[in-house]
Amino acid sequence: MTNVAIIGTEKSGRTTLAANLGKKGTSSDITLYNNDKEDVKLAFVDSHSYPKTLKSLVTALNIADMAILCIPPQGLDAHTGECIIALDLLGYKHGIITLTRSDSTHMHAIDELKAKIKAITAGTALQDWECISINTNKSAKVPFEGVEELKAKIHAMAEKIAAEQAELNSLPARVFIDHAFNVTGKGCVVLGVVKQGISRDKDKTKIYPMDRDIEIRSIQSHDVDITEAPTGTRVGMRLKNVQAKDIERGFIISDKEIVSTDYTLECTLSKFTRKVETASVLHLFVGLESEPVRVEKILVDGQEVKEAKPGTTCVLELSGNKKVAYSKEDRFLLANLDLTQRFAAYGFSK
Ligand SMILES: Nc1nc2c(ncn2[C@@H]2O[C@H](COP(=O)(O)OP(=O)(O)OP(=O)(O)O)[C@@H](O)[C@H]2O)c(=O)[nH]1
Ligand SMILES: [Mg+2]
Repeated sequence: MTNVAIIGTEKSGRTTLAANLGKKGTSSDITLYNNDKEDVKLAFVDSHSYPKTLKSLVTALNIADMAILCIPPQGLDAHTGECIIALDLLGYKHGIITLTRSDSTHMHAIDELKAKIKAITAGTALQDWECISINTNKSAKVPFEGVEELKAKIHAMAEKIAAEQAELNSLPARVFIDHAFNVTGKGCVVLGVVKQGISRDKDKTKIYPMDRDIEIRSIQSHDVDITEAPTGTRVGMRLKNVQAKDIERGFIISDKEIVSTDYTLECTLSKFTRKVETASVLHLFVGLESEPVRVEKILVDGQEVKEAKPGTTCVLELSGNKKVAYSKEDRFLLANLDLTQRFAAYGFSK
């Protein structure tokens, strides 16, 4: 099963495209659209609250294994740039760029836009992503131009992703929770995605950062009961020994996670940010969690410094207020919400 994030600037055609590719499901600051009609089951995540919130964008990307970046004919605005920077800082492997609303532009302009995209994505994680022109307008001269081609490309990519996911099945199970609620007569239900390993019905495991013993009562995928959920599966789970009101987005079902309020991260700053200074406040993202943190200390080559410059590497010591669960291999993103281009850095726990 492949989860696909649909991202882009305002009015880039994200929601129309998502609605075209799947059936609307859960909605909060992201909306899920499911397609279980074909062999390869797909879930599309519309990051509809972006650009207002970065959380919507980062959540969609961290739920998904593949991204569709929608770029409208108006082209490369600040938010399109910010999305490209987010994908690059995440080292996002799989994705497709769609030039949306092709019926409201012309070939010459599309070619020009493609050339510009090629130039600005050179050297980033997106440099080899295919760029296809589409529309989702049934009254267009060429209605739904490119949509079948896009679906074929998604399926081809989903096969590659399935092979990668299969390799992760031997790892300990980790489920990232994105929604939690109470269902009368059923108790605590969470929605999320199996990020690695195989999660099984009746597993006795834990929920983090609570560090509490729980049991998985039952698992559903696409509304069908299943006994085991391999890596990549979008699941609904009933949990025993925990209440929905105590669960937040980003909680992890797993046997073991690191839990902390403070972090020491080996960071690489984006070239497209300002300097990072001690005592400043950044926004931290890891998995599906996010929270503000204060920069306590900056180390460059082991020496304490007052600031770190764009495009450089450093160690950041950060302090936050709430407990966050993560693992050593999880990639952190840091953002400065006061800037126009908000993403500042990525890093890994030292
Ligand atoms: N002509 C044409 N209009 C489109 C196409 N796709 C979307 N639109 C229109 O463009 C507008 C924006 O599309 P949405 O799908 O809402 O785009 P979005 O990125 O979700 O927009 P926001 O969430 O509001 O930022 C809507 O009025 C759509 O009807 C297309 O392929 N062709
Ligand atoms: Mg929308």
